[in-house]
Amino acid sequence: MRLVVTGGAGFIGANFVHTVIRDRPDAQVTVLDSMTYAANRASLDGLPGDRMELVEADCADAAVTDRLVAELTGPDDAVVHFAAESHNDNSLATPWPFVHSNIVGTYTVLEACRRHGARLHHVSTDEVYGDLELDDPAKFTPETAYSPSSPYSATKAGADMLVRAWVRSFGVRATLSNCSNNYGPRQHVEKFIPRQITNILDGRRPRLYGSGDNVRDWIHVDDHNAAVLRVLDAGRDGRTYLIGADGERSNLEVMRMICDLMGVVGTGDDPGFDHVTDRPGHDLRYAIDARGTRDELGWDPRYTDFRAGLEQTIAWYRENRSWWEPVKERVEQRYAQTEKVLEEGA
Ligand code: NAD
Ligand code: TDX
Repeated sequence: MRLVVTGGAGFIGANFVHTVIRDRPDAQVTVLDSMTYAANRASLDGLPGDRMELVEADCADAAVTDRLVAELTGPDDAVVHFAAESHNDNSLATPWPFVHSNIVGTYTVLEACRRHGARLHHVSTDEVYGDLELDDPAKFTPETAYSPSSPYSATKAGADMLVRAWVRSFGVRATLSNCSNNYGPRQHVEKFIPRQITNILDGRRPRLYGSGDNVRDWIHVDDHNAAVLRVLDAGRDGRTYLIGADGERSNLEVMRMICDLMGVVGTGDDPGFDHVTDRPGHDLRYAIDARGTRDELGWDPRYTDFRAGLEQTIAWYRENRSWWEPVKERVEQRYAQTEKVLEEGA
């Protein structure tokens, strides 16, 4: 089994590569990653050099992508396409890299797969469906209409549409998956959970956007990747698989849990964290109905205890300071600038 894993030096992609190398002794992996600010070479540490190769290039570079996809000639070979600009806050400040990587990058991967008859699994997000009311009884299903809110989710939605069109118009052998919010080791410190954990480890105050009522549907990254592997093994071409673990929690609840697990105690009116100006256009709630995927593929999440998963994640950041410390200050400086602009506009 030969896999080209785009974005394999990012959070979910790198965890995927570790899982594949551990669980599939026959697998050879080529990581195609342009090593943006979100990538971390150390995320691939410890992987055997004779089974994992890192090619540092843009997946929108047609020559490189074409050359790597041409090598996928075996019946189980595939491209697993994780590469994307992934952070909503950045997409509000600078949308162009999102159009480039998420749309042009996906187009380039699709064209290479079309030329060489290669199989593709495209990794996407629940954010393409927009958001739900807090009391909406219906969760997202593969039939939910697309209604993205941010430049990030709009470009992911565009990429999904390209994949569907290439399946229908050109017969490209592709599957799609739309997953909810991931957490776990190796996630960039710009994201909600690692930002709060590393703020506390660094002696900074945690930052909650707005009231904290917004709800996210959390899934451990290893559960997401186990589902992606099941799609590679048994997924049907042209199908969309929703991946989620019934992990809905408000941001306030998650913040309180992190503070509790890390010994941050509020006093009087001070809860121990700061409420800051809300994200513009902030999606209220995401929730995935993954019953179709579970029934068809026989996949079930294993991290069913969120508090235990969070504890494991906190331990990872505590034990791997050298992984995140070099980028922490720059990320917080950027957030401080954004907060200032938002406060001035409020
Ligand atoms: P990430 O930002 O941590 O990693 C993305 C990786 O892609 C980085 O290593 C980056 O260098 C690389 N990359 C970006 N543009 C590239 C390009 N043009 N060519 C080659 N490499 C490029 O993101 P993540 O959280 O690991 O997300 C991975 C995928 O999963 C994305 O497609 C994202 O939309 C999707 N997803 C993420 C979540 C989540 O909660 N993080 C949930 C559902 C779906
Ligand atoms: O400091 C923060 N404080 C805060 O309250 C940050 C960084 C975020 N938040 C809130 C915003 C969101 O409601 O926490 C929630 C989660 O924020 P992010 O980690 O930025 O994730 P989100 O915007 O929900 O998108 C994530 O899940 C879906 C990933 O970044 C996407 O790539 C994925 O598609």
